[in-house]
Amino acid sequence: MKTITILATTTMLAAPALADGHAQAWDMPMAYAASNFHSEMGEVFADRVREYTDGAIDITVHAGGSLFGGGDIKRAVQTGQVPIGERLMSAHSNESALFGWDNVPFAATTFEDNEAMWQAAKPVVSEELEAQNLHVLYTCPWPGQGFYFNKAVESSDDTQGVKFRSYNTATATFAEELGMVPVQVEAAELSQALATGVAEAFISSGATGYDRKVWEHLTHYYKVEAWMPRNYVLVNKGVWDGLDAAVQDGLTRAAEETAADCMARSEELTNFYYDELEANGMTVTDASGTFAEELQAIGVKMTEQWLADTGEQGQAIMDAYRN
Ligand code: PCA
Repeated sequence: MKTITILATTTMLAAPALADGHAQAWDMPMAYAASNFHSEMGEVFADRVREYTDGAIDITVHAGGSLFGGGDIKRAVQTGQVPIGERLMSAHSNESALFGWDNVPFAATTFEDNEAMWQAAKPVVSEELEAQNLHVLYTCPWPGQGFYFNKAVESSDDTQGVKFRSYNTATATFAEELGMVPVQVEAAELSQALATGVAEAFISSGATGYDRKVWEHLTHYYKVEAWMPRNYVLVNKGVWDGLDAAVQDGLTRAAEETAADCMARSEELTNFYYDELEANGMTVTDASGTFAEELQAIGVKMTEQWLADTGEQGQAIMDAYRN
């Protein structure tokens, strides 16, 4: 029996990775609601993995941050507490600004552009992750990001001092630029944060507003299309390297197919979410006038900052994307 040393030092929640042909049971923590399309696609991925690895890998999905909270999933995979997990990539841009490639405001606001930008970012981001003992299996974009408020907003005059739920550094920066006060809250805790007044505004896709029924607390959604952040499914590199080539191929095939399906699903659901927000009483519009101009100006500033933070690597991603 071959054991992987990185796993031996930490709590074992999954069977060790073996190369002796026995089936492995993998627990897969995911950060977002079980009913969310990312989580549903996680189940599809698990089914495909069982099929394409001839049952060698048996994944159990734990959605909604139920096994590890969103903020702990990457570390859990890195340290081998679980072999596999899913998380929002840009939640880690505080470690490396490169992980915020998909938070550059207004750079890639269609699914096609977002995919082109991921292809440009993939080699350098994957290399960074490999150095952190992580192997990326697939990524999948959320629909475009817009702002939720409990009132109409026409300019930053209306946003001063507003308590804002952020989900990473870029969302906190955006909020501060608008005079708001950011507090980081996981999507799984968003309803509670709104109900208790910890937050009264946030930026996200229609998906998270719908998943968390935010119409119970908020009234307006502005379809800003600031960016389309990606979730990624990552596997512990020690575990990955210990797998037979045929099993790796099965996982890769399952990942490629799920990536394509997940992105298509995200696109297909975009307008469904807006319709549901409206059907539940929210006003859903584009940002306009002064507010829209201010958002664009903040976007320019944040883009410059991202390029400064990432240096040659960030510029290379941008150049590859733009060509
Ligand atoms: N929903 C997630 C991240 C991006 C999105 O659309 C959230 O709000 O946490």
